[in-house]
Amino acid sequence: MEKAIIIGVNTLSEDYVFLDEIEELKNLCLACDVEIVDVITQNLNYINPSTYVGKGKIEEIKITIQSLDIEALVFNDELTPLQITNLQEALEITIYDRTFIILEIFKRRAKTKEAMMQVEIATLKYSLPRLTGLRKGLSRQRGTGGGFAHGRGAGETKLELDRRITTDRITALKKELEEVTLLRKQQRKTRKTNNMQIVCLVGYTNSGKSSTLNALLHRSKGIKKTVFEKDMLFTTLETSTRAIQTETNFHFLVTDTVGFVNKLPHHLVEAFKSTLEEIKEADLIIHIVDATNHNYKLQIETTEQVLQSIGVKNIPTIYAFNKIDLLEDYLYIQPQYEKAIRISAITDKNIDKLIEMIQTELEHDFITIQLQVPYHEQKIIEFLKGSGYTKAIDYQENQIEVLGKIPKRLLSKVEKYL
Ligand SMILES: Nc1nc2c(ncn2[C@@H]2O[C@H](COP(=O)(O)OP(=O)(O)OP(=O)(O)O)[C@@H](O)[C@H]2O)c(=O)[nH]1
Ligand SMILES: [Mg+2]
Repeated sequence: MEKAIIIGVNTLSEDYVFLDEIEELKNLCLACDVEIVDVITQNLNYINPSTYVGKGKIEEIKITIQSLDIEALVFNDELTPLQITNLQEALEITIYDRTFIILEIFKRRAKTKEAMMQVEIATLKYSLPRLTGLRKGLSRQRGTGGGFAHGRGAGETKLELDRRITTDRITALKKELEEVTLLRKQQRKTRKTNNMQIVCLVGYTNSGKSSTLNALLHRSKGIKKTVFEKDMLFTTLETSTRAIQTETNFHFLVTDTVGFVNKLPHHLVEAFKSTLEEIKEADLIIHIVDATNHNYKLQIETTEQVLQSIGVKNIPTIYAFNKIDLLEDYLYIQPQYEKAIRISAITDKNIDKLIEMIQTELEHDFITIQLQVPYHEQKIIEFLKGSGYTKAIDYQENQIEVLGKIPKRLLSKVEKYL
């Protein structure tokens, strides 16, 4: 582990919000083997544009570095290239900022080629204007292993490349990524033409999105390939879509995707646009909230801000307050949202109700129909199963009688059997 201290400037009025932010940064650091041994904070009206903290604070930091034998500093905000260079000169130590730490976690978690490319683009874009400052920091790096600034994987070595090579690499990656994006678009189009309705799970990282998808899968008929869930920040970086079929044959697709965090680097949001694009086309959003986090309201706000920034709007949303098994007084979590539910993905509490809510939402333009289908036209039943769903099928002597539901707009397709 690399020994470091966090430097934070509090420009917010609320102390507890700031302290929670610092606490969160500690956890983010731990996730990439940086151990925080001290925190130095300063209250300022605005962040110092040339050195982040005030001039006097620099001296205090210098003394702490020496007395605690510190290897790196982690700043609670994204530093500008100028700030990095100045701080480097004044303090002669490895400088990280919040963005760098988040990028590093993403880099470590990325498994698919697409996610790896997205993270690399974001990292390169971040480092491009900071090449000099960062490189100076790297050359001062002590020890081996543990610290992530060492040549481990693709991203790190890029920091040593010059600007031209970096920009070339970004261009090449973007082009490659575009092809994957195209494929993804194609898949979405196919789903649309098949009238599959899509539900997207969104929320703060570690709130239980993947666990909720698994809980839904456990209650689904048919194939159940679960997704990976873990008590870790940014477990999921890639999008997974699964089909859910309820007891009553109602079916829909559920998509699990990357979680959000406070001050999510805009280069990351930008790079993950193609992944996040799926949310824009969802028929319904389930916003998973970790009800055990005393900051859940802020986490909801953060998530909604990111959604807004990627252009998600006017999609019906159900707020699912998760992990209530850990709360004795969970009923006090008073969701002031129009559509909200308290669940536990782990103990399965209210997952059945969540499914009912989803169905009610997705079904709002469905109508009940009763069809008499001749035996030689059975394909119409398949159509009904795909585009709507069947509740009862009765094979009679001359025909098949089907009770089911279908979206209003598709009524014309089955009209003659009504
Ligand atoms: N006690 C309890 N733990 C839960 C519940 N739901 C999820 N968890 C735990 O919370 C942790 C995070 O769950 P995930 O489902 O991986 O969370 P996520 O939102 O997908 O997280 P990221 O993919 O990292 O953004 C895991 O350790 C889960 O076991 C719940 O209802 N109760
Ligand atoms: Mg997940």
